[in-house]
Amino acid sequence: MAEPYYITTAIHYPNGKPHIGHAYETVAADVAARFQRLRGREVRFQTGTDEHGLKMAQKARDLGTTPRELADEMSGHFRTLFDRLNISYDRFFRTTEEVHHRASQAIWRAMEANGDLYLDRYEGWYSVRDEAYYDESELVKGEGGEKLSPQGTPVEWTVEESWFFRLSKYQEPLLALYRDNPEFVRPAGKMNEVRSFVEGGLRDLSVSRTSFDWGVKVPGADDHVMYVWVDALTNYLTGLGYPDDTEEFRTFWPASVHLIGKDIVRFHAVYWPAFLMSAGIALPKEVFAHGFLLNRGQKESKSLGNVTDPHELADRFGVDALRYFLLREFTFGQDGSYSAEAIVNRANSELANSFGNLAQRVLSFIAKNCGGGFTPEAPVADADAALTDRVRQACAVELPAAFEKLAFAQGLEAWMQAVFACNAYVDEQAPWALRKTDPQRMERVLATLYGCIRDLAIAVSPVIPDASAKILDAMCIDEGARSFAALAAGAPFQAVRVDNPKPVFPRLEMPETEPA
Ligand code: ME8
Repeated sequence: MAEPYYITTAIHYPNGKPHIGHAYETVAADVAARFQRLRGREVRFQTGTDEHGLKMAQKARDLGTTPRELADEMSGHFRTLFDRLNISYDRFFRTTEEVHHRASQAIWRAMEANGDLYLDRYEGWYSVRDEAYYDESELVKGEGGEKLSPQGTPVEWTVEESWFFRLSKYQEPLLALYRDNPEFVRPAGKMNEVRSFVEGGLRDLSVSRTSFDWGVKVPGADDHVMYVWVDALTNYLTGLGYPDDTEEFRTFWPASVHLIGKDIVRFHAVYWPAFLMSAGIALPKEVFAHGFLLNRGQKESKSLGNVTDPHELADRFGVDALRYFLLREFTFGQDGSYSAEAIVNRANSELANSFGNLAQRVLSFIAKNCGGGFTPEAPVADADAALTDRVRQACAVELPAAFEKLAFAQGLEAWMQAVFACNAYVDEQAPWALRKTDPQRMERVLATLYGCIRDLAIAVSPVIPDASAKILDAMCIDEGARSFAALAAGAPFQAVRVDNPKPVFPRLEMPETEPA
């Protein structure tokens, strides 16, 4: 039995509506989750919202509302978007849930029992936007000479009584972790950055605040709330029922992968494993940092007026086309730039003109000319066997090997090459011409293509679940036969059946003018 698979996204700050970066990360995690289910693994997929902290408290104050009202409203927007994008999460987590307070206090007590928490005074720089403490040496100068965090966000001098976590004690254990698991953080460049940061020495971390109260209370010190990252990271455990010894926890912890953006690697690859070591909890197997999505090469921001509502992209291009674009266009782990033209080009050339056209011309030909089904009788020719092998290699070997490593673009490239091979085969074999000259051979050609389209639709289904399901429905393929196990088994097709095939990828219109 394959090992269970637990994938998480970062939990998102609901201090505003979700943006395209949130959609990107969550779609990628969804594709990984669907892919592992298709492989037959038991999967748990968690996403959600990170609702405490100063950033939320300040935003609510600016809007004249309460943090809870702000969180309720905005968290709803995240959930609605993820439902719209066909995200198959098992748990949508909110850190304001009562169970989460109990879990965060439990991990706190475990760290305290291990002698890793002490009360002192914090004096230093804090960025509310990043919810992060920075060393003086890490700061950079802004255009007006003001001090900024390495992420370019404002920092403020903070002096407070605070609980501290003995992060310094974990320098050696963390370096040993990276040594023994060189793929603990991927891509490799991010692992190197983390290692250098830890080699440079670790200072104890301030883990509580007294200047506001929107957070989880520190057990035994009611005037302190936990530093938001302590409770935020704990969500990965709470969602499985921690601190109770639940079946979910036993099955799915440690997590297979925490999927996050490149800006929050330090929290996941340094603080989180240190907290877990301190609390005596097993460590996640991997932290994968994806790149940032840019709008025509620029970061989206309110001041540039280029913030795109992901719903608008879904309305305009369709959910499957958007999902496909996000994973196909850029190497996962690097930054990528998107534009309406790039989405239209990709969707039209690969989905509508290549895969969609292949499926529609073959299936509608069968519907029209073969009464909707037949059992081929002519022998399998070399060209048929070669195409079947080629497609099966792409769908059952190359795409899964790439998706297993989260190398989505690479897997889809192998898949696309197989689609091209099928279209070339249709042109060479010209089944429409065989209809008059050799109808038995025509049926064999169509049956070969039918098998290939089935394989292609199953393999790509984690990326474009709706369109794949429509194609497989029109091919009368049982739900139970839509898996990698069915692909790998490679049973030849005895019978071909189609039922009312319809085009599933509309051709998209190229935008006439786009705002610069
Ligand atoms: O960091 N492109 O929340 P968040 C791609 N609450 N990904 C992007 C992006 C972009 N333009 N902008 C942001 C937080 N992201 C914390 C996480 S986890 C215990 C707590 C990614 O709403 C970002 O890197 O600011 C992060 O992984 C996720 O979106 C949520 O960001």
